[in-house]
Amino acid sequence: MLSVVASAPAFHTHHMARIARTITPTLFLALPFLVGLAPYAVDPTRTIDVTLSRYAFSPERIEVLLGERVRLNVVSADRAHGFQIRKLGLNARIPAGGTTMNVELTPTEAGTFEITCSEYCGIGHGRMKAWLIVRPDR
Ligand SMILES: [Cu+2]
Repeated sequence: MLSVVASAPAFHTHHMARIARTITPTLFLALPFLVGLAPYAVDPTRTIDVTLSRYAFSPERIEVLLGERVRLNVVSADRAHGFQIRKLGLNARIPAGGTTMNVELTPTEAGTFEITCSEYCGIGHGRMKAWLIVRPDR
């Protein structure tokens, strides 16, 4: 399952605001504790921030588990790039200007999948590489 959407930069803020509205009246004093806990309690998706720049991905190794829901928050630090995992049929354009793109996937096959840049970004474009490592064990 794959999807790519531009995220509102304040996604987590809005998310937390929604949670806060639900629990605030009775649990206001416990809020600092709940703020830390809530994202895991209500959203089992593993979220990983990925930054693209000339000419690298950071991190270069993205390790996830087979079957887990993963959301990659992918952003460019300079010009437009592409985030492509050819073996998974995934390709997202990552625009210049710092817009975070949410790339969501649930790996159904263990293995190592090459990530490349799919948008020509300069002399070092061809050496832009990273790896999605899908581990079968928990
Ligand atoms: Cu490129």
